[in-house]
Amino acid sequence: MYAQQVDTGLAKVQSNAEMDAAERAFQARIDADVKIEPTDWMPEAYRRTLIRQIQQHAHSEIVGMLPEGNWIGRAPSLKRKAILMAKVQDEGGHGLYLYAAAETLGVSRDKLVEDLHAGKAKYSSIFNYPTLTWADIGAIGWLVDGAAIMNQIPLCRCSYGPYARAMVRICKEESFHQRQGYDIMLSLARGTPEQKAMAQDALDRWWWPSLMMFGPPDADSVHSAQSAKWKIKLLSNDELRQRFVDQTVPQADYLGIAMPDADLRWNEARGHYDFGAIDWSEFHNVLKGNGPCNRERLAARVEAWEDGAWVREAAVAYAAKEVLRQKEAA
Ligand code: FAQ
Repeated sequence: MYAQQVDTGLAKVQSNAEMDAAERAFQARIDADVKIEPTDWMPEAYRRTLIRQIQQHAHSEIVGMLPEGNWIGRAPSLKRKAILMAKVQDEGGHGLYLYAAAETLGVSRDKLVEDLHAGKAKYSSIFNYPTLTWADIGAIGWLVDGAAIMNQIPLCRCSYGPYARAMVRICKEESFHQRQGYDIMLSLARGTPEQKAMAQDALDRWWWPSLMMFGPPDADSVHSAQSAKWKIKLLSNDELRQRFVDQTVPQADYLGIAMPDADLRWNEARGHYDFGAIDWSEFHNVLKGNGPCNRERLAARVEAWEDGAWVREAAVAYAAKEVLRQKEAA
């Protein structure tokens, strides 16, 4: 089974009758849209669910720097290089805010990183695909950041205060990222036939994995019902996926490139686009560690952590020296 990290026993929602008095009071605060803060009492399963989701989110931001970082040295102009460097740096910043939000729940950042490196904690499936051409950098900004924003805007209103507040700035930055990606796609789509073909090829390869970012269909989503009750999730995986399709299809039309889906068509009665079946076996395979780049991504993170040991040691030594200096001056 692909959901294995946390056994909260919450595949079914806890009914109000099953709650004790403290849990009922907690649920009443959630129902009244009161934000939960780190020092407030919370059910242990709520805490563990948040640690699971926020850490996966943080790891995604940090691992997500790798496919794009791969193109910093090969960006087609100084301007594109400067923009890409700033974007990748932003993603590192998002990781920092999210690790800090997770720490407010009583878990250390070292433990979270350790779990990632041991393969115990997940990160988004999307970052296990390779960036083969410059157009992939456009496709990531347009589609991956686009999907991330769609998922994250509702998180700005989620019940846990530190997570909701971290998401506000992250969403603002992601929206800039999405535009820079679309701008790359627009330049390529309006360029030479070879450049347009490159944009089409990137869309062909990134479209379906982007749809998978929203997670399994609602019927198979083990955590959704309880997370919705706790207002950690305000919209379901399928609702967000549909919104993303509806938003993105006209953008592809404007670029003059075709979605790689023969079943995609506007459904007047539903007021939404119908789209083809997602290959969930590919998603599960990537989650099991068998995507095109899983091993490479994790190895790169572990190597960066080991190579950075001297920086962490130097920072700790410097901080200790500062404390000593201040004591001597006092
Ligand atoms: N990849 O019951 P559900 C970004 C797992 S940030 C891997 O539906 P849930 C920025 C899920 O964890 C992208 N695993 O789970 C950027 C669970 O496994 P577990 C990341 C996935 O939590 C852009 C199991 O399947 N965004 O891109 C995925 O209620 C460009 C069952 O699923 C976030 O993390 C997946 N796609 O809903 C950076 C947003 N989908 O833990 C650089 C916050 C599902 O039991 C460059 N997270 N799973 O072992 C969420 O909103 C939720 O966690 C969902 C999943 C919606 C992702």
